[in-house]
Amino acid sequence: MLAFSDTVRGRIVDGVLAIEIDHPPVNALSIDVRAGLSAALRRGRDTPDVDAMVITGAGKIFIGGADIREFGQPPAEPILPAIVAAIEASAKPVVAAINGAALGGGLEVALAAHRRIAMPSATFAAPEVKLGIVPGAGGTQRLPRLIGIPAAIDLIANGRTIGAEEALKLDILDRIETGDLLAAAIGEARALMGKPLRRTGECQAPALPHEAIDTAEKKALARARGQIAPREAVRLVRLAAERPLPEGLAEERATFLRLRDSEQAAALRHVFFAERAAAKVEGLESVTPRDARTIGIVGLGLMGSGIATAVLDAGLTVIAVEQNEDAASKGRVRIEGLLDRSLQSGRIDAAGRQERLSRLSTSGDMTALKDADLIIEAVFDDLDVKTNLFQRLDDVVRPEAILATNTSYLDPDRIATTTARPERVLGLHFFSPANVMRLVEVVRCARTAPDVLAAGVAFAKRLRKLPIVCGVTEGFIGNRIFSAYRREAEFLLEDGALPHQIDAAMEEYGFAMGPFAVFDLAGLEIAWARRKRQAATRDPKERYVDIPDRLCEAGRFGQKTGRGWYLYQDGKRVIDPEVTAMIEAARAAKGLAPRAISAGEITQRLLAAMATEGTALLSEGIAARPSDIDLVMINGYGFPAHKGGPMFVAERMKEQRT
Ligand code: 3H9
Repeated sequence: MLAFSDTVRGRIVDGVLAIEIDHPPVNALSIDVRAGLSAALRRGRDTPDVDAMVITGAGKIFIGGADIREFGQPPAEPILPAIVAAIEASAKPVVAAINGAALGGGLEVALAAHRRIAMPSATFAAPEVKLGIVPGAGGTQRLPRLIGIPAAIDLIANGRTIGAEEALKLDILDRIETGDLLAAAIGEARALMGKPLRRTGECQAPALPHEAIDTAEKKALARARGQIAPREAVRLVRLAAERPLPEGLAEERATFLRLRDSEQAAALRHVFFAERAAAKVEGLESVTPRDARTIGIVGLGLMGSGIATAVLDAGLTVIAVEQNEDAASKGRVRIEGLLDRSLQSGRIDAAGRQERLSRLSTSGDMTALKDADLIIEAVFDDLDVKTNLFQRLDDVVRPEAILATNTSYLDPDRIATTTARPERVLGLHFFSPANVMRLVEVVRCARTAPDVLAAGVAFAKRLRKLPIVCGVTEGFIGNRIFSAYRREAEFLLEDGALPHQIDAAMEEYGFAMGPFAVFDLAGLEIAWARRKRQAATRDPKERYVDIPDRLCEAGRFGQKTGRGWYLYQDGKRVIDPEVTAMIEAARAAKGLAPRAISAGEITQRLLAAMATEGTALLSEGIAARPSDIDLVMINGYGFPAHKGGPMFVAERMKEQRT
């Protein structure tokens, strides 16, 4: 065994130097790995006992990319582009034996090899844009030379992950090996000896077909809203057809280094590590989650059927219950409809749809839930309805079964305390549409048992969602911050801004929709009902904006009624002078003189309102860390990921001031 560094070793088999990267958890290309790879390549190049080389990874990952933790520091030698260049230039054949994920720099290492073979389970991605950067070791120049410009734009500017089959079709891979990968790679390397080597960088990327290139570009940039990296990625990939390799590589490197130090990259790195931190819940480190394989769902409206679909997508069994057989079969039709949409979009095939439905049973009888491990209620958001339901469930379900409420605003502790076993109750707050939205707030009630909470987290992860654990408060993390955001947006109206000006400022900042467009989409009546409920206990000294009440009183409930903060004509959102007049009248009634409010002030005040509420949630112990709040707002409320979330923004502003 040859040790090239602490994380890279090798052995010579039949004249082939098999180089293995062993750097858990993801074989990231940290300085020690780069040093080891460099040394291994030199050893392979300089000694006559080696005729060819194979590069592979230990464990389930080939190479997880550059070490993201090193991004805050200046690049240290040997840098990855030099290693990649050495692989490609090697006179002796180099084969990449791809044993798992080949991501970012890992894909770039593979692209530089003279042949690529992979296990069927291998995956491939250039996910750099998700970190606010572009590939920095030749990815934007080599991938298009191998697979053409349109396909390279699709992969690099979207950061899309593909499996081995697709990689083979695209020509990223030369072969999929179902047997012994390393032995096969050694065989391939020997077979290449003495033959002309195919060097990716020497291939010609055709600048055609123009239409396909433009379509790929448009598609990628449509999703990129405000993000710099996808735009730069497209520019660089196009260069691959226009400029010689060294020029393209130089431009890529300069862009990579510039973006690596950008504010957007810092924000997206924060999001990456925030997601990993969220998975670690204090107090659950050594807790084994209670089993949750058979999932009961009560209520098959929009939310319940969405949750059921997400559970079926995750390969689990669903027992769905409605008030009677008729409602149950309507629920089944709704779930089938959601699966049909997945079928139409190509996400699943007909067999997959059928297989999912074979794991679904629907019933109008509550006793069908007797075998469920976890029961999620998604019924009407009313305390009496929910407590009554949970009490009935107590008599039906197994004693160790978990009961979860999907309430948005009610107090889950009040629901829990009415049951026989409050320790098995928790909140699982999904976001609509539940089969699409990634966020799930996992609510720890006062008496939730640790293995029940752990089961909630594990279940959400099983659904490939992002669980954020939080404590009990009205609206949990997301809706509480959203209420503060709403409040401040309403203050801005009274102070002088109009809905479309506020929306434009937030959309310019990076939100897909401004707050008033969102209110109209969601409907204004639920917030109105809440305000009416709270009216009796509201502090009269508290600033209260009654414009939304006037809108509701006028029957303007948002998009579904064709009128809300805007007027909806032929599906288009237009400014409504009637609303402007209502706002002006409300200001006049309070004797408020409107003033011109800049877009900068609008974003600054709305961001500050979110951060202030976030700080309150932290001090109350509702949220465990600021980054959890950022993730909630990004994944549930459209906060632009490339800004990092309200808490990250507030922290950066504080740093800049000091
Ligand atoms: C790049 O390559 C740039 C190049 O083009 C240019 C170079 C010049 N670095 O996600 P997990 C940590 S950009 C450092 O829970 P999984 C992670 O923080 C890079 N650390 O595991 C966590 O640590 P902890 C392009 C990393 O099995 C632990 O590993 N690459 C890195 O669910 C486990 O992570 C990417 O963007 C890293 N690259 O998923 C890939 N990756 O335990 C990013 C992970 O302390 N990574 N960690 O919390 C992933 O997508 C997933 O981690 C992966 C494994 C799919 C690999």
